[in-house]
Amino acid sequence: MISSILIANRGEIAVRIIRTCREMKIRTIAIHSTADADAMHVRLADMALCVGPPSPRDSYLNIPAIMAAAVVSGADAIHPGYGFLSENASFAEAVEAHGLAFIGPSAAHIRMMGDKIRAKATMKEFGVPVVPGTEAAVANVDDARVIAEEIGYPVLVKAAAGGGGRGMKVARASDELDEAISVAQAEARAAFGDGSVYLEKYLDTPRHIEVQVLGDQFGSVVHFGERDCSLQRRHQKLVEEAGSPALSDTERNEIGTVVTSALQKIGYRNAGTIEFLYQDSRFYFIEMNTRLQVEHPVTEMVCGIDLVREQIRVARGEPIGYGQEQIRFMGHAIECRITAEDPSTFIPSPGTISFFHQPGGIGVRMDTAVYSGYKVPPYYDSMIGKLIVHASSRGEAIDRMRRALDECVMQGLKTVLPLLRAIMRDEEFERGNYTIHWLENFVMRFTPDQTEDKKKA
Ligand code: MV4
Repeated sequence: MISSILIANRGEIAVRIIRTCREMKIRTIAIHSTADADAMHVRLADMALCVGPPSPRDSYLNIPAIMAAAVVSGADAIHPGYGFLSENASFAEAVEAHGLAFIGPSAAHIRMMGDKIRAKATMKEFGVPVVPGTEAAVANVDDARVIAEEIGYPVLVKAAAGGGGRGMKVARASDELDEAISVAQAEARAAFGDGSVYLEKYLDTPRHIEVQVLGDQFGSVVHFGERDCSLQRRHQKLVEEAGSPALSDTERNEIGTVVTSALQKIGYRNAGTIEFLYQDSRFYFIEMNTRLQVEHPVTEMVCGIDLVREQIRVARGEPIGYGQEQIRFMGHAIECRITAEDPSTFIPSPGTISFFHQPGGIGVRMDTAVYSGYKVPPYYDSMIGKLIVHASSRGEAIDRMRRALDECVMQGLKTVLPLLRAIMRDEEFERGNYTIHWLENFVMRFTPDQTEDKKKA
């Protein structure tokens, strides 16, 4: 039985998890660093324990301190949220070794998906389409050259231990391959302590579409449709939508069926996300995330489910309890990530929020842990809130997001709100015809002042 949960995280996601626990009558234990003594998650939890100094390494990543907090507080389970220890297989093992439940998949599945080569090979074996490329790590440059000729240039060299775009190098022609491989290997070795790399055909104008899944310990797996996360800059997502403006209902159901069938075969438990590149009406698996994601609320809004509740239910051994045919996708949802950053340079802007007014009204949800007078610490991620809207169509969701963004007041520090307002008024965005490169170009054309004029007009 799970009647108390320690939340090994901070910020909006810690608050998000506490909210569901309250509704489920589960006792909550917050952990925090000395920099977060005044944080919202500390105030909302039933109990809070300080686990270390501001540096994440010494607090939110400090496994011995977190395990000690779990034991003293009498927690039955740990929810890792996203980031920090959420995809750390050794942490999942430590939690279970202490007799607590880890609210996530098995350590073995975290490890499997953490190795991008193994993840890809496994997905391919179980019928999921993958990007053409090497099946194993590149052993030597001569073998790599043969495979690169087969798949055709340009090719992309990726780190096996990578993810999030680190350790990737494009080779546009054969004379660039040696260099791309050695640079990617060196970067991977420095960043992950593992220099293994593999090759893939480089897709030049893909969308980033990901499918949300949930598995239970009885071998049932369902999907909750997809999210389009193409609107990103330097691998930081800014806007996400459910569903993707690019997909038909048939494509949604087809990719969902392929994904659930594969995860059923590997016995996947808990929530997960299968990431694809989508180009010329084809899906190509790239990675799987074995955690709850930042953008999960858009899926919750269109499906009318609470993913954290589902995670907790399956972690305590309950069956999913409904079939795929009972999951319906209603309307459209959009999420905007609000970061404390300069809207043109993206330079972090921590400091005190002198005034905050939260938008509201029909179809508007704001997941945040900030309040008027709150001091955004400089030690952590700059995301200070997520504004999510839900409406019956994409057009109405955009109208609603424009309205909600205009209502949102965040004073005392720089935020990306002006940029988000400009995106929601852009005609190309409105047409839904964008790739992973679109935002980079939009940001180059963007000047904050023009936007505010357009808004008034
Ligand atoms: C690719 C790709 C093009 N072709 N793979 C970037 C992060 C990692 N998750 C995979 N990434 C990419 N893999 C092939 N074969 C382009 C990217 C990519 C990207 C993917 C998703 C979202 C944003 C991106 C931004 C730049 C590059």
